[in-house]
Amino acid sequence: MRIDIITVLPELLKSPFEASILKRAIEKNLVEVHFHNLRDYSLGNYKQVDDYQFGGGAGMVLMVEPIDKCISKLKKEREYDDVIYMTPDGDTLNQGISNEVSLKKNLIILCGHYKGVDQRVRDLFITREISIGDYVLSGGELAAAVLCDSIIRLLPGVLNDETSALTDSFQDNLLAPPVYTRPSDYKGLKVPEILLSGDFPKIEKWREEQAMERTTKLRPDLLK
Ligand code: 6GU
Repeated sequence: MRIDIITVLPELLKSPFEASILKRAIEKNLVEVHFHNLRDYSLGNYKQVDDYQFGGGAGMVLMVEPIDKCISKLKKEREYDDVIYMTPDGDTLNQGISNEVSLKKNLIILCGHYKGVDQRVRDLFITREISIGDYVLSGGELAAAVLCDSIIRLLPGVLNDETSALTDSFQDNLLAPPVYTRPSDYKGLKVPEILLSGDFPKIEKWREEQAMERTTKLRPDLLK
């Protein structure tokens, strides 16, 4: 997979890719992530990428020309499966969308900023619009990092234990069961006996029951 991220604030976005699982995925060549600073595609001497909105109103709007220049250059180099725009009015991200996007080969992710982008960017280039929830962030960068994390961890070979992603919360629309590690008794709080029994079919059944119980209690909406 290759991801090209277009942003006015690359520095806000880079650090999640420089640690832990994402860093390892990049080092193992399981994914390539490239950052494109929109200012490098600005027109004129002032490196302008945004302007006041027609019709008046507060807030700046990202201009169509620099974004066109950047996306068109990338598209000349390779084919893209999707051009995703991160915006609070997009489809709310969930595990199903992450699973689907993780199967793509080449992606462009455009981060919105200020009041957003000129509508013509959306009309011309964007194939998919994604939000990460019903609240407003200062820009799409942190949302893009969330999206990238959720898809990169699904790529084959990224997680150590390949079955690990399959047992995550949400993969089967259920919350994950509780987990424990040593010690088996901490200040009188004991690990459920069954987990120490070595009876794996029984343990599996217990985990399923716990997942169902947790979901019923905490997220009944997932069961509908
Ligand atoms: Cl994708 N962008 C912004 N600016 N705010 C958000 C969001 C995205 N998703 C939720 N809130």
